[in-house]
Amino acid sequence: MNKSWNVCFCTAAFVAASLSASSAFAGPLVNQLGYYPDAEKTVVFPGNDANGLEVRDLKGKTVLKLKAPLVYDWDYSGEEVQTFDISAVKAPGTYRLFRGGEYVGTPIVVGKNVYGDLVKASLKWFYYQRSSMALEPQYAGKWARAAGHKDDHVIVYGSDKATGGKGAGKTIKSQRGWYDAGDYGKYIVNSGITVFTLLEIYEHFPKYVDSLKWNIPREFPKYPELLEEVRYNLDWMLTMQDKDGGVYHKVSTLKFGGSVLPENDIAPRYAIIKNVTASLDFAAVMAQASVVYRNIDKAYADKMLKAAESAYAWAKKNPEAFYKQPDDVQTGSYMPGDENGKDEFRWAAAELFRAKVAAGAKADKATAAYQEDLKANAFTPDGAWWGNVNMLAAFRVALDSANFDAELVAAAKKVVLNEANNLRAVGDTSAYRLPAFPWSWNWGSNSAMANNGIVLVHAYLLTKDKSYLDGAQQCLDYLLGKNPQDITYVTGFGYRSPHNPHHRPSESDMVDDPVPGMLVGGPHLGKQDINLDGKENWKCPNYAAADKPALAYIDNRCSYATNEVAINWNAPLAYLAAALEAIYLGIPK
Ligand code: 9MR
Repeated sequence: MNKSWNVCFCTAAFVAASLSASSAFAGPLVNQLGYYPDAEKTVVFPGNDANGLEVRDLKGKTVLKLKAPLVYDWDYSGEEVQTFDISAVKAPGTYRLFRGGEYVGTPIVVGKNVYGDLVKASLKWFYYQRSSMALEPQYAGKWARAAGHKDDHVIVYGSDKATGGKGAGKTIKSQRGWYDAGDYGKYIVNSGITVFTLLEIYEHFPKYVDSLKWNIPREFPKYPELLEEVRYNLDWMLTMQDKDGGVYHKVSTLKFGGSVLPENDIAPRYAIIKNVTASLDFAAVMAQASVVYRNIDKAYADKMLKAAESAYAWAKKNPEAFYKQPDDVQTGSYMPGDENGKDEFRWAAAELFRAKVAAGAKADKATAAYQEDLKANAFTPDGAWWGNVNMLAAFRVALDSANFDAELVAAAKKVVLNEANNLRAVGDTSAYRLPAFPWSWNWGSNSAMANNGIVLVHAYLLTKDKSYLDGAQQCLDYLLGKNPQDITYVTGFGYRSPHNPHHRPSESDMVDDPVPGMLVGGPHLGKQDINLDGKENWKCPNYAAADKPALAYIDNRCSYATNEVAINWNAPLAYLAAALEAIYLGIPK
């Protein structure tokens, strides 16, 4: 591993004291929702000050006194900061921080259930993203809206005159499913990792999830709520499979529509081009879902397993059929990553092998073939995102090891634990106590932090080593306020949060508050939404000057590169928060 980014430049705080006797303290950056009693609790102060820290309870009693720590530079924000570890404060309550006898802002909460509401809201958000149905006030409150995108006449791309074909256009029904993000497209590749992550919450913490209710309409009352919500998207995904097994990439208009409510977005929608990565991501989650739903709905599970197998077979026959965005299509591309399908094959093979065994298959030729395919491609340690699903295959084999070859299991565990150890090393030594790498700062950086947290939770589930949980906590702390913007990146949560996300319903519903529970994409230096060359009509002010990745963020609806929301970003937030809740509450599987 290249450690160069991890170098810190430390100066003893007494140097600062001799330079300045300033009493103006920059306020602390903290997890604004709070910390579990036994969690690691770190707070960050930008600046360099000789004063120590006093933690006082609400009666004014000092419960902890710490000396000023060393000053660290954080390359990602270009700041000097001091980080205090206040983990010794364990009694539930609200605390205030003082330096040099002065109160320095942002109260700290210690207690149980600090993330319970966040878990529910981040999952409830998927209901707010539902296409093809109205959101009723009894569920949606002030964010109720009419149905949009019936999607009962979706044109197969290339079959109508507008997209180069001869005829009037073959149509399919492609109803239900979640809107992907701030736009109204529905994309299979991104649904893949999203559904996987949501189902993993259920697979790892079923009793905890069963204990939660977040008020959604019930079509399948015998399902737990989470599986009810996920089914809404699985049903849509099933519509995207053609008769030959191949799966379309997406349902969308040809160009992004304007900032209007769903019912006013009425341009024709297309099912766009079958391809290998969409088919394999589809195969993987259908297989996974067939395992998860088998005990409560065998018929649905069988249907999904069959769909998974035929999608996989199509991919084997068409391994070079990669998605290429046609010139007349401008909606999300979700093109495959560098590996050209190897990671998707690995993941789908792992899921299908497990699913076949769960459905009672003997180690017959077909079942063995999945494991052979899996062996043909070694696991690699890449962080999970829609463009690389290697880690999802490793998660599956490492945590559901029962029927896989011992060698494969050992290799999968090694990949997960090595990656978790890298994250721990960085998290423990970085100024902000954040396990982030340079490549974590891309479009959707907040989801990279959440997905890093998920690796650490998996390492904890494998080993029960608490230090991995501390690493996962660091990731959540960053998303919930321990960051240079001093905000939670989740709408409606914490002392300060985004108010102007790039999210068409929130932009156009005339309700002041954005839909709650949404994780925005977060800072990075891409600045794709800025009018850099002066030719584009899209101007996003005030953040062009930011030259450090952790600072390049703006809470403005114009910023689709830093302030959009997306299903594949909310799902890991929900996993991370749910994992810490369930584990700290001690709720058994
Ligand atoms: O999350 C995607 C990110 O990795 C890409 O760099 C970016 C540009 O292609 O697209 C992001 O996904 C967007 C998708 O293409 C369309 N819906 C909104 C998604 C979030 O911004």
